[in-house]
Amino acid sequence: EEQQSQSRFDALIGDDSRIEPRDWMPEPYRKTLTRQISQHAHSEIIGMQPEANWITRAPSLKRKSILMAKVQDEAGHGLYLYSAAETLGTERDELNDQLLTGRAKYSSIFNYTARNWADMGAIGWLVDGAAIANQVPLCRASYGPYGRAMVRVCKEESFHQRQGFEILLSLSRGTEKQKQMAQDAINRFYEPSLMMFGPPDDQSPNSAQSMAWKIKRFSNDELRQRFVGMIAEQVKVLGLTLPDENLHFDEEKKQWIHKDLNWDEFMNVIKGNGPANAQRLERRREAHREGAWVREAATAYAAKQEQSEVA
Ligand code: FAQ
Repeated sequence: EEQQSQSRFDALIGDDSRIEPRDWMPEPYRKTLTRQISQHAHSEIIGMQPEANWITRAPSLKRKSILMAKVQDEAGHGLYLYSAAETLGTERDELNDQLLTGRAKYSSIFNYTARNWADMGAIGWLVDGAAIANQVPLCRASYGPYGRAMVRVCKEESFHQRQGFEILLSLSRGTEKQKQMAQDAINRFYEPSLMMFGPPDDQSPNSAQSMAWKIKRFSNDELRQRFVGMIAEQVKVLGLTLPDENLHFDEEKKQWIHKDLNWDEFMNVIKGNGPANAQRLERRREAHREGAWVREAATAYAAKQEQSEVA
């Protein structure tokens, strides 16, 4: 019977059909999806912090309301990603515990600090830009609930990227000092945003299997290439530069040649030793403690409802 289930699964993947929660799936498929989707959810939730920090200091009412909406969108993305992960059989409490105890990863990028308003522009343009480049192909991921969640997430991310670009554009057309702030923010976020795509293909242990299962549709390096090509053009519109003097498209190799990224720094950040890892996790634990009363009230309410149904 197991063999029959396996061949049905293989046929669905082969046909580019979707695997749904009730379908049989190999345990390693379930495990890697739970890993990727929950890490993605954690990234959205931790990713709220660098920007939330600037809501009170946004330079105008309009900027403030836009930034608030963006941060709320991220909370929403985290919630539907946790729901998608739960359909694979791991409870939300367990996933959350993995994050709070430092056992789960989340995107390296959110361990860098947002120092000033221009960083809100660079995060929107580069970080959300990289997120879109990575997530558009995930809309076709073989696991139904993940692919469907990505469709809505991507729509919202493109609005986020536009707002970031527009912040940088305003700064680049402002005073000399504002222009410098925008350039400095790009200089600091360029390499970390390229690292969001994960390690180079020959050092990416999960890629081959995830591509065979059609969870990932492109490799880490392929998506990094696509992204760098996109921003190389967009930065010209900003009248600013990328901190990568020899960045160019090699016509023969048909690829962008960008600077070597510091993979030691990347490994160090994902091990928990980046500039803001400790601060991010501490803040998340604190928010979880402060939210205890909400969870207790919801549980008490659910118990009451159940009792009144019995009566
Ligand atoms: N950071 O074998 P691979 C956002 C880990 S966007 C930390 O290549 P895989 C929106 C990887 O987990 C950010 N860890 O792994 C937003 C694995 O470790 P493990 C979130 C990383 O899974 C914007 C190990 O290295 N987006 O939140 C990173 O095939 C603004 C080996 O790597 C997603 O999560 C990294 N950058 O490929 C929110 C997208 N890269 O698990 C707020 C979905 C790799 O074996 C503000 N995820 N690792 O212990 C993916 O597409 C994939 O998981 C990759 C990694 C491409 C990230």
